[in-house]
Order: sequence, then C-alpha cells, then structure tokens
Amino acid sequence: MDEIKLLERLKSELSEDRYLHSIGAMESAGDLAILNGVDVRRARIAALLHDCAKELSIEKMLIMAHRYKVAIDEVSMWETVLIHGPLGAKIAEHQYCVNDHEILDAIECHTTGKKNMTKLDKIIYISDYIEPYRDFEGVNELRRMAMEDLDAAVKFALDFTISDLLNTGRLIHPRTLEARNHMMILISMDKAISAQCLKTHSFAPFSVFITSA
Ligand code: DGI
Ligand code: FE
Ligand code: FE
Repeated sequence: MDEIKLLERLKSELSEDRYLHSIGAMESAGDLAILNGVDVRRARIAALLHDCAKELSIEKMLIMAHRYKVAIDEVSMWETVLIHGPLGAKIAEHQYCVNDHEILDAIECHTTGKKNMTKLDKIIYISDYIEPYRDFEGVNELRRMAMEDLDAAVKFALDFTISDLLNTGRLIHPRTLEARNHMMILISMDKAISAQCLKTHSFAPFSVFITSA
C-alpha cells in the first residue's frame, strides 16, 4: 500500500484525535530520520501505523492477539494498554500489508522500548512522545533534545515514563526497564570513550577498555 492508501485506511479505523496523533508522529519521525540518516519512508510509515491497534476494544484485542499468536505476558495481562504495540505490528503486517521487518519491529516496541533498539525503533519511540499535538510539561525541552541527541532523548523519555509509572502505582514492564538500563549503559560508554579520546588525542575508542582494565 502506498502512503495515501495507508492514510485513507487508517483514517477510517481511528478516532480523529488518534489519527491526528499518528500524522503528527509521522511528521516528527520524518524529521528525525533525516537528522539521523534513517530511511525517511520507513520512519514515516512506522510512525503512521504505530497506534493502529490502540483503539480496539479489549475483547477485540484479545481475539486478534489469539488469531495472530501474540503472546500476552503477565504484566500485559494486567496492563492491557501494552498489548497495542505487539498487536499493532501484526495488524500492520496482515491488514496494511507491511512486510518490512524493521518497520514492524519499531511498531512492536513503540510503547515499552526494548534492549538494543535500532535507530528506527528510537525514532518511533520518541516521535510518539514529541509529535506536535503532544502537550505536557517539558515537551519542548524533549523536542529540542531529540533534535540534538536521539539517545539522550530516548533515555530521558524512558526515565520520565518510569517515574510516572511509579508515581501512579502501575506495573513496570521488564522491557521498559531493559530499555532504560541499556540506554544508560550506552550513554555512559559513549561518554567514557569521548573522554578517553580527548585525553589521549587518540581516535582508537577501545583504548578506554585497555587502559581501565
Ligand atoms: O499509545 P500512546 O498513548 O500514543 O503512547 P504509548 O504507546 O507510548 O503509551 C501508552 C501508555 O503505555 C502510556 O500511558 C505509557 C504506558 N506504558 C509505557 N511503558 C509502560 C506503560 N505502562 C505500564 N503499565 N508499564 C510499562 O512498562
Ligand atoms: Fe501507542
Ligand atoms: Fe502513539
């Protein structure tokens, strides 16, 4: 399906607000893709479809999860909002004819994140947060951060989500925690490598591990 057909179909499936949110995410994802050297078409399609399962009733979600063999883990059983990511990937594949696995993976993990996210995964995760229709305290700061440093923005957004989950007494999915820990380690490693490169004027990044061993 081309972008126009996807838009038409999605519009008929979603409420106006959710549709506008999806269009907003598509625009933000396109911008971030250019800045990060990611295929713009892929990023736009993934962002457009990321919430295609979000408005299904819980009954329909469970029926479709069964049909498409989406496993529902213990946390998602209690926090059913988490099902729309993995189920959305299956709906994108079977109902919107998307067969690009990088797009499907980005839709799948857009709510929790996961360990080892690709650049595309990160772009979809953060576009969902910063798209132009989103309005929460700190959103402009996060928008600026995302344009400058994708990893820092993803880590910030994961921290924000986790504190919100703690403050509101909800379950934290292991993938949310894994994503946050992974991003923190990645950023710390980058900092250590940059510091070492500056110190030694060397561009051999692995020297940091050799000298600190
Ligand atoms: O679908 P959207 O509303 O556009 O945004 P989303 O898919 O990022 O998030 C949907 C909700 O999922 C949002 O309220 C945050 C929540 N969420 C993210 N990670 C977790 C989570 N909820 C629980 N209980 N546990 C998580 O680990
Ligand atoms: Fe979502
Ligand atoms: Fe969303």
